[in-house]
Amino acid sequence: MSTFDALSDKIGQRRVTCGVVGLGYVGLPLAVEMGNAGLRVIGFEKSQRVVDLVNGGGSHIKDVAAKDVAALRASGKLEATVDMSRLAECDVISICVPTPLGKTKDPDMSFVVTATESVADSLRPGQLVVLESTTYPGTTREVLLPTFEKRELQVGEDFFLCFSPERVDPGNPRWHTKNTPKVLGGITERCTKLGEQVYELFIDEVVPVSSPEAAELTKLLENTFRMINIGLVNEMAVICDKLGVSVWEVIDAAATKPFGFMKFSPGPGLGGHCIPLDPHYLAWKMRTLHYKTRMIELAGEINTEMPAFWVGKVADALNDVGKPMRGSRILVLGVAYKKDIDDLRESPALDILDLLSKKGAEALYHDPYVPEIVDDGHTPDGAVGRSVPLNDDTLRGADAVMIVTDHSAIDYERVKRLAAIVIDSRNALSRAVARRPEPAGAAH
Ligand code: SAJ
Repeated sequence: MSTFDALSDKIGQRRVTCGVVGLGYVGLPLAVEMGNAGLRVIGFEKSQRVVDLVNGGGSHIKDVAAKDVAALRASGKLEATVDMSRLAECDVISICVPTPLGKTKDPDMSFVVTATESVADSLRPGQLVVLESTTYPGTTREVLLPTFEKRELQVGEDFFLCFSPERVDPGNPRWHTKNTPKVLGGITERCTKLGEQVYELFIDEVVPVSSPEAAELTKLLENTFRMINIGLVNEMAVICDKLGVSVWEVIDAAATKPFGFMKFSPGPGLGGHCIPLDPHYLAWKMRTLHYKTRMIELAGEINTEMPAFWVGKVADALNDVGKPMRGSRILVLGVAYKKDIDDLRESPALDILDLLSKKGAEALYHDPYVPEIVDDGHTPDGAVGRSVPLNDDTLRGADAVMIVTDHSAIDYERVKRLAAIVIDSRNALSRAVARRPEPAGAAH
């Protein structure tokens, strides 16, 4: 019996042991779905704290209930370890480690390379490896494959290798790991077949594509599409502001078109762990092929300029009442990168707080999800600080209030009532008081 047939049989009998490298917002939900499908799962983590938490039946990921982890621990389906040598026990290995950008917006592949080397150290015939981390097209074939082939094993015969992009949207109430269609492409057809066969055990719909590059590019298209369209509506916000028209009214009106239009909302800039980063993986790869991805670069410029645009609106509003920015107290409402979460990664609010401070304003913030902004080595100096309580005094005491992240928990009618000036980058006021929207950034 061939290695392919043996592994396929093992998958069919659900006797495979799955390894998940990286138990973050992608890996832990994946491990839980594998366990819920009756597969034995070993989670590999470099953090002993996370290993201990999971082995104690707990979860550090909001979308994963501790009770689900505890149940899998009780049934013996799930365990976590820092011992990477135990990868040898696994028939299927999913790599779910971060792919951040370096300071110069170049891909930081260090986590993927480290994980790949650990997998290679234990690579044996009969293993299927699936990279899930968002990365530039070619990573699976150019980085993982050569590392594995050094073990004198033949891909598609002895071991199998695929790419399957993660599509986890933290906090999404409807789309989860199990019910979100999963694209998957293997180095060879047999790789794809095995990847499809095992992922179908715990994912409702698997979408096979012809190569890892097609799968890598699928993910980048998804998020580049989003980033560029956000850049478009952000430029529309600047255009409407110069024309004295409400961009919110225009977008809402355009959104009545039942076909051929997709609504995006302008904002203070682009935050998060995916959208601001993923397109730069594609741009970087194409630069190595001497091609400039102009749409990505341009949208990136527009999105990056939005913090300065909105700070300029504050300066204009203060100027209208004869107040300089310097010495004015500005209260920023909401600093997380999007509403109703506590994640600060790449949040434009950090740039806004820093810009306000650099202009000499006393920049304060209130965010019910973010009690403190600490200096993590990437934090702009002016953003470091603690969330101030949102009470009548803080609202009345501010020379201007900026709505940067429109958390649902904030009473925007109260903000409108008590604040002298409100610069609303999210149109939260209009939605709160159901008034006709005014020009973007208009002082209220
Ligand atoms: N944003 C806007 N206007 C919009 C939409 C978003 O300014 O119309 C801003 C947000 O405020 C945030 C940033 O863009 O700062 C990213 O927002 P996001 O809604 O895209 O949220 P993310 O970063 O959590 O993106 C994730 C992505 N999921 C994966 O990569 C697996 C993305 O592909 C999803 O489309 C997105 O969630 C989603 O749909 O919620």
